[in-house]
Amino acid sequence: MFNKVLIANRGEIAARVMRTCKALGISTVGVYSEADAEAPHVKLADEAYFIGGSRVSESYLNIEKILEVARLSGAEAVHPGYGLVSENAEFARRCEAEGLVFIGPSPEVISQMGSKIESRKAMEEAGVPVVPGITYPLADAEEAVQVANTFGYPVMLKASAGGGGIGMQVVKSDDEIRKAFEGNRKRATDFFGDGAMYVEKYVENPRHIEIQILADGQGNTVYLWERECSVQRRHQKVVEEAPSSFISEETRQKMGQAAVTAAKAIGYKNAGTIEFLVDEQQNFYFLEMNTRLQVEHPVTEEITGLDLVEQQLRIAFGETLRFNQDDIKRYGHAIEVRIYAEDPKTFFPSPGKITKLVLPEGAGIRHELAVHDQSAVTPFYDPMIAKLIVKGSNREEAIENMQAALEGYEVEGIKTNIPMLKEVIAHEAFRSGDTQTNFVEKHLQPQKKSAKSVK
Ligand code: MV4
Repeated sequence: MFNKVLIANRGEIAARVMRTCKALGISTVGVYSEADAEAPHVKLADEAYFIGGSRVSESYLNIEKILEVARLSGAEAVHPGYGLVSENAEFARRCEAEGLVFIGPSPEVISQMGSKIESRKAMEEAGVPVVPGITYPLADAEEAVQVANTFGYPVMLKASAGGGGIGMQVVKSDDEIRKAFEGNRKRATDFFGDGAMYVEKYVENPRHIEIQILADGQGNTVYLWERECSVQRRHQKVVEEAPSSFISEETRQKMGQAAVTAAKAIGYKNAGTIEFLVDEQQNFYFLEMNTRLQVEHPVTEEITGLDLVEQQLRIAFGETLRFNQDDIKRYGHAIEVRIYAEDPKTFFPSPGKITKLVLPEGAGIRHELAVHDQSAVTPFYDPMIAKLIVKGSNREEAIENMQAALEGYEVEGIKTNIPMLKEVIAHEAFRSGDTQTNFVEKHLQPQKKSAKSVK
């Protein structure tokens, strides 16, 4: 196994990766910005290096600086976590060029999956179901109109480089698509430096269900069941769970097999996630592939008993998977909620100093923390300060445990979304498994109601 690994990230995920490194006897190298000098991941690291200013462009996205720390520290591999440089093909390429192992797939696969058009094309060729639509960039609005008519409205106009809903719009007529085209193209160009646009059929009331896969360098690929992440607010996931209460055992197997087919077709290596849209009849369609460890990976760990970071490290080191598909079991039900430092009324980030932090304890409760008592939450980074993961022997029990855990969670000094999380978990629609992607808009009164439940 590696002797020393650099963790090119911050917050809860840097701490999470370091924990597994320690358990495996691997020394950890942390990096930190000005704002993070006192952050938990810095204290956890065996050695930590200052890499620049508080803005991510000056530190956590500064490839030269990160590579310099790798050289200085003698790290053999880099774990990129999620976000930041995790899906940056250029960073992966530079690691390779320096003789460092990038803990993830090849740079070619990262860049192929970073393009929605290219990934759709690869999946269609592999026989994985994709949403009906095109797999080439549109020249202009008139071509978009033409294509939309071959599929029939409503369609979704999407940016190939898109993420977080940017450059994406549902359109219902020729006129609407004409109006929408250039604006979305411009937003995509401004955000991603890539204005390639395409069109696909709009899937009504979809669920977002993703399959976790692991692939070693010897051609073995397995799926670790699904995660249901349908409860989102403005493309930010809020609640994630495994397994999904919506899909049948047959759909689960078909989706798992499709994910394995997808990974094999592109020569995928390491941990990855295939996102699917699932319609009301349980038809599923490839949406995109995430070539990194995801925020919500703990729910998969809780139901399978596997440590995904350990598997990533073993695969990156060149080990063969020690299990095959039939060995992968499923126990009980796990739910994760993301705790954000945000104002429950406005949903704006709520920076400040945490003056009190009391964490619920108990069987089946797991915390992943980016902060500690007396930590400062700065405006420079993602406002997610913690994840709370609970288990139960079934979904009902997991929900009960989550409700109790949220009741015992105390944060003072900053505002959090805990009142909103309580509302979701207590909601009849959530309890009955009616968790479509419009859950928050449909079932939660924005602002006022969340604010009231603070008291
Ligand atoms: C869709 C869709 C319906 N039909 N594509 C949102 C994020 C982006 N990655 C893809 N998204 C969607 N694509 C077609 N053809 C609906 C969404 C969507 C969504 C998907 C998953 C979870 C939450 C969502 C919220 C709004 C829209």
